[in-house]
Amino acid sequence: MHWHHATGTLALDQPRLLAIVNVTPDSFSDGGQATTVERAVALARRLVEEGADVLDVGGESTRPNAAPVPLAEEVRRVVPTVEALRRELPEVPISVDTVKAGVARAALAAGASIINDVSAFRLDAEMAAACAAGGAGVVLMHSRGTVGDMASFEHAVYGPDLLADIVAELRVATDRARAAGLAANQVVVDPGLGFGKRTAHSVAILRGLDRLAALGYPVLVGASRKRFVGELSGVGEPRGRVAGTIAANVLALTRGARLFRVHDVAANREALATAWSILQHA
Ligand code: HH2
Repeated sequence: MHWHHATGTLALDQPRLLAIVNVTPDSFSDGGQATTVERAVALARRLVEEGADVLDVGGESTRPNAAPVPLAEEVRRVVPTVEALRRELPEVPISVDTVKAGVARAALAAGASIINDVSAFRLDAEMAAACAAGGAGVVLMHSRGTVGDMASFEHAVYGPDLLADIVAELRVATDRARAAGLAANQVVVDPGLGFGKRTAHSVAILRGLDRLAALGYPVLVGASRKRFVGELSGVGEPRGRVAGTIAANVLALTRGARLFRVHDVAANREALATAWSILQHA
């Protein structure tokens, strides 16, 4: 399987890591870490040395009650970082985590390869066309509601078969992507761990992830440092949730996930490479 994006192709013949570069002042576990272009580039350089395959740049936090970010401000945060990363690390594809078509267009024009839309094209009617026009790879993440409440439990109400609901809602998104002209090999799906999901929901998703993989698109998971990992591992401090994150990611790998959005690249790389080698010998 290959993921085609605006600047090339990523082979999914092994687990791949999207490293998180949040250029936000307020993200839940790493806000304020990379608020200047220089700091974002330094962080990205380290993450690439640790084994990142893609850099995922985000300019708007989805933390519940985070301040909404106007388009111009999000462009101001994201675009100079994309330009600098493209210049300094030209081999590494850049993903931009945004729900806004205006940000996606500006980022793709600045050299981004992938648009990671945590609303799976629900919140901006122009997003699918913007991604198609830019030849982007896309991540379609399951969520409900707005940026301000999608990471809360506001919409955490599902029928008796949670995976069936998520797969059905993601199929709407993949159909929208294909109708806009994106090819199947440009699309990746993500169940949206923690987004309108209580811990029991995230657990059920991880256990049944093969049903999402059965949609036929590569699967990405974002477990990194999340609250459900803290609840399952008993670790309150987000930065301390590395081992729990790895447990969730390795489990997801065995159920078909091939892409992993993480803060802690070196540790996840090591664990996923080991697990992958063992799975290859099965
Ligand atoms: N999770 C977050 C943000 N973007 N994108 C995808 N595809 N999948 C995810 O699970 C996902 C995501 C939330 O994490 P983080 O970026 O660390 O925090 P914040 O939203 O506060 O910036």
